[in-house]
Amino acid sequence: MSEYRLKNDEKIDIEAILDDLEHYVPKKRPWTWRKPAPGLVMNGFAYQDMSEPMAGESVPLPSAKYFGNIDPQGQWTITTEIASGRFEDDIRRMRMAAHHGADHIMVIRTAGQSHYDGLIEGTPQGMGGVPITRKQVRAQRRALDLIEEEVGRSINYHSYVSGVAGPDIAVMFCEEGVAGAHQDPQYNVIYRNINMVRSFVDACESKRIMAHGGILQIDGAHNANATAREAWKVMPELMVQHAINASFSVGAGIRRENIALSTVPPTAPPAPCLHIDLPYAVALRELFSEYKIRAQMNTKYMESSTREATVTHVLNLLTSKLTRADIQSTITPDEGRNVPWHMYNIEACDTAKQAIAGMDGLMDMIELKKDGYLRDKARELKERAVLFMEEMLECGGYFAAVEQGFFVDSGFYPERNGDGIARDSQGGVGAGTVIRRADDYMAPVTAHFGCNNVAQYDESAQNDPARLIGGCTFECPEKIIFIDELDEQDNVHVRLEEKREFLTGGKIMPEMEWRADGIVVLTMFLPLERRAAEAAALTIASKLNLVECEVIHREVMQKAEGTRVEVRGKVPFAIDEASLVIPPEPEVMSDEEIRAEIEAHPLTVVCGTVGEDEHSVGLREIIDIKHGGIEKYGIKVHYLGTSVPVEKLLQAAVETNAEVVMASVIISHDDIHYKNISAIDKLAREMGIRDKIIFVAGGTQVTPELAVKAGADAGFGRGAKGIHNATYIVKERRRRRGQTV
Ligand code: Z97
Repeated sequence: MSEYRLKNDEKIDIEAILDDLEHYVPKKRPWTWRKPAPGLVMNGFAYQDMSEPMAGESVPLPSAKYFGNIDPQGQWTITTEIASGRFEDDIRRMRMAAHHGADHIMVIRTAGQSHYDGLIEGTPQGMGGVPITRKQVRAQRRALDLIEEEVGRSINYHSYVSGVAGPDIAVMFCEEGVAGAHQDPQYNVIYRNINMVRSFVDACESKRIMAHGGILQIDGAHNANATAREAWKVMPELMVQHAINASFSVGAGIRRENIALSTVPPTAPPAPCLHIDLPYAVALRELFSEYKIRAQMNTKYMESSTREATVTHVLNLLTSKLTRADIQSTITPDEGRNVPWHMYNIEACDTAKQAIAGMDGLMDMIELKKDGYLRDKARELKERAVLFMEEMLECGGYFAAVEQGFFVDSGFYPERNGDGIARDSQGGVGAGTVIRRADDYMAPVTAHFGCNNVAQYDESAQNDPARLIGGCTFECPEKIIFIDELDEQDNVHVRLEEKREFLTGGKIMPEMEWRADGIVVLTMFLPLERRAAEAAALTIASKLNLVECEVIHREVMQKAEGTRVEVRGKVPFAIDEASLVIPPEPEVMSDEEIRAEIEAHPLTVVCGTVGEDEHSVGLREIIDIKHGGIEKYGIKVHYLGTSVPVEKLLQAAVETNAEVVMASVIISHDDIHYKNISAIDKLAREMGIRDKIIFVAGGTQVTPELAVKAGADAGFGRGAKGIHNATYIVKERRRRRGQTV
């Protein structure tokens, strides 16, 4: 077994993950929660509701650089859902997501797997998810074992125990260290038309096995939100669905703390969503206080605007914060847009991370009202749910209710519109396949539901049937039969071979979903009405030589004035990594060397923000001693302030005998920043002082090469610090003195 370890600056090696996979034994993996860290202090901020920070590597939020690069993590488990269809690329995305704070990695299954009556094997490519096979699960768990070490936090790996092979999959998940799974027989019945008797019998077995493995269960009630004509009308029914699956699961042996209700705030803006969602969230949490809450975001009303999806996500997170969540999903915006790309997984993790940190301590400052609309509405929803349940009992129970179309009806119960999803108890996939266990039935396994007539074979094995065979695969993983590939064409090894030059050959292509898929997105504004704008965007994309172009988002800015369009296309070529011209990192001298140089050759600088530009922060950070600016090296700085005319800047240079002129140019409209640089250069020439001064220009939108082209001696862009300026100035003075630099 190879001792492969991840290195932060090296890509994960999928072939090393696959190497000798047959003998890889994942650690037993029951579900784990984050550890709360009340009163956590990071960078001087006191947090109230955070968890222990990640012990290893992570990627903080972009603005964290102003706050000591801290990466505070909320207490809720953060889910990312991955649906690329190639498990080898999913693994790379898992690593990125884990670095951004995801610790619940859900792998979506390939379309149609619910109807496979058994396990499938190998690593075929999937559609909308990966085919869940032992090899893929083991490879992903192995990768996550390594990623866990890298980020210093335990990661829950998750997929689905549903469909007609539910129990088989549950066994395999238990063997392979899967920590979380969806399991809800109602989902099979309503959305996959699997026979209801079969689904509930299978669910007993699946749940018992999941209980043995400490696998956390998520139910499927939220699917009614996504399916219903108006998602908020099914609120009473959702509570009924949660109740059925939760109590059924407890009966099958799952501990309450391992049962999570999957809930979605049912509305989205511009509906008054909190007014509708919050009473529902309160009612649900009150009714199911002993269970975990897995909060998803609303996808029913999601359009292709990432901005809109993000705001919905944040409002949904607010609902979680005002009530309770144990797991917070971050599927936005993949599921609504059906554009399941790396960057959206990562953005959504960051949206949750940012919102959770931002709302930290909220409930210490406010509380939900104990009476009035919120409580009345919550009570009303609970009453509707209880009435629904009572009517179900009256009509003959759950199966009868499903036959009569009680579920996903578009009426707000007790109103009923007669358009629910009705199923025949004798019909559906797998109908008639349930048979009574015979009197001599026996299964020598450790986790099993229902009668198991072991005693007639060996009385001493009654409480430990697996003893009959010296332990089953749960105790003896070496008994697991690992089936490798069954399809010579459709497997990971063939796919990796096709991409070989991108793995090792130094070839580069952009990607969104799979390695070297070539996909890029262009965002553009076109001064056209929507349909013309779409056509124009596609023409532009193909004139840019992109292929397979498609419009993935359009948003009218104003009917006549124009439309924002996003186009995806493929870059039809690869580039050589070796041919890239990468500008060198800015040099930095040591503080001591710069200080010694300034002591030996005192230096005066004049500076200011030039033109009609009132921005002062950037320049002050470059010069001020308290920001670590150039004053700390003993450089004498004359700061002239903001909106300094070009003439005044150069006049001051003459008057103070300054060797260096530093111009801050922040505003970039109509390239005014470069125009001002040119104006300084031109005037300095006219004044006959250009050779005598070192002219440095900087600003957030300044590209160093373009600043030099515009007439500066050097340019500094976003992220430049005082030390970069000082290093350049010292070197340039030495060069001008004829010294070696
Ligand atoms: C979620 N965002 O997390 P199949 N069982 C249950 C389900 O809800 C689902 C499946 C099985 C969503 C993502 C939607 N849920 C997926 C209770 C799917 C999957 O492999 O598609 O047949 O079943 O819930």
